[in-house]
Amino acid sequence: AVRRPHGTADTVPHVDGARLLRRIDRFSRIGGAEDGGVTRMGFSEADREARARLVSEARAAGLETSVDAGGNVFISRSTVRPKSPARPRILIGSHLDTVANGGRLDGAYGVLAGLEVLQCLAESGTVTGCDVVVVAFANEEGALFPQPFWGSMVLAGRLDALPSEPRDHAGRPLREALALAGGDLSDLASAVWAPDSVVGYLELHVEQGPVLERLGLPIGVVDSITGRTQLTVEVTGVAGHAGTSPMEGRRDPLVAAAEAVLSVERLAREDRLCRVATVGWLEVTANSPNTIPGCVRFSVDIRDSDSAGLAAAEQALRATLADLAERREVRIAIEVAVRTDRVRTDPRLRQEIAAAAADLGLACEAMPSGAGHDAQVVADIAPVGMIFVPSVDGVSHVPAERTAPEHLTAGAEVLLRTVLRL
Ligand code: HGY
Ligand code: MN
Ligand code: MN
Ligand code: MN
Repeated sequence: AVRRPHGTADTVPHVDGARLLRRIDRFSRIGGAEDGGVTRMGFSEADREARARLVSEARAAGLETSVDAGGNVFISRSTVRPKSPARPRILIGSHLDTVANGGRLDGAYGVLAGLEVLQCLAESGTVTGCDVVVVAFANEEGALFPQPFWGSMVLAGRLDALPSEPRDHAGRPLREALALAGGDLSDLASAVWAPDSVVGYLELHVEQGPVLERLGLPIGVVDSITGRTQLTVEVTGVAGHAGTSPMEGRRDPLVAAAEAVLSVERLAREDRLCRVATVGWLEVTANSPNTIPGCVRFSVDIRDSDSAGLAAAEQALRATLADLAERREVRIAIEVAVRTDRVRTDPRLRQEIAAAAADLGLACEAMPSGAGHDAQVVADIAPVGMIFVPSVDGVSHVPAERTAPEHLTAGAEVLLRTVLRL
């Protein structure tokens, strides 16, 4: 038997699983490729299309929508004012943007499940203890504009950590892309939410790893989210002709970068300064077979639960790069894209998620997240809770990313129950 949630309607509403799955399918075609991969990088045309679709589907469901200066999309029932609430408020959501050639679920699942929860509450006329606001955070991945967690950082008021005139790797200004998405770079302060202005933030997400599948569990309750430092490194050397420039005296930035990539791997694999270390993006200029490159840029992504470990890894890498620059006579510039510490989720929200799962007869277990999430940034201003569902074969950020339909529905049901308990 299903227990009645605290102080609400007479009957407990259920999400419409089929509607949720249909929406996930529809959104996967925005920026979707033949192989099932989705490329919907933050503030790209495909991303704008997905945002517009979200707004139109929410409005068709009788819900209100708005966009803040940071480009975050909000959905609420018509009686609710997202920015200046009259009652306690719960924020639920995730992001619609993806990495290049990523999966259909990373991000979109949490947003669409949030919409489903809100639509279900509205349709059933359920009176909730708190106002529920759904958010689609802008540019969580930082795939095109290298400012991951852009939208949640704006909402949480980390404006000092953002560049004043962000640009993508091709030098295009975020200011213009943001305006096209309904935001306003000159007015970010208006998008900041005060600390404790929400009772809690809930994010439902696919696990993106193998743990739940191995344990045979439908639900994970996230207890902590990994710390992470992401850098953009630019190596400048001297370009030249591949056939006429003697090997002696070359200042080849790609060879220097190759050494740098190996030293990034060493940080985690051999020196164990951090849990994982990855170079996932590299850009060679001119990128021509018979030209010595003049400039190489690449990303560094290092993660660990221990901030001291992360700092030590970054320091070690900086020392190695300085040495490399001297030895190979190249110039190396390092920019910080993001630096976030490990964040713990809120014990009470963890408890409520576990209780919601128990209400539904779903087994769950506490687990850490090795992926980053907007929740870790929102944690600056509110208690956060995260619900995971299993990923088939534990893969994500690839076209093969999948979750069983029954797990997708179960996750949304747990999200709804958790909201009703608050
Ligand atoms: O990179 C991450 O962990 C996340 O998917 N943004
Ligand atoms: Mn991701
Ligand atoms: Mn994500
Ligand atoms: Mn020639």
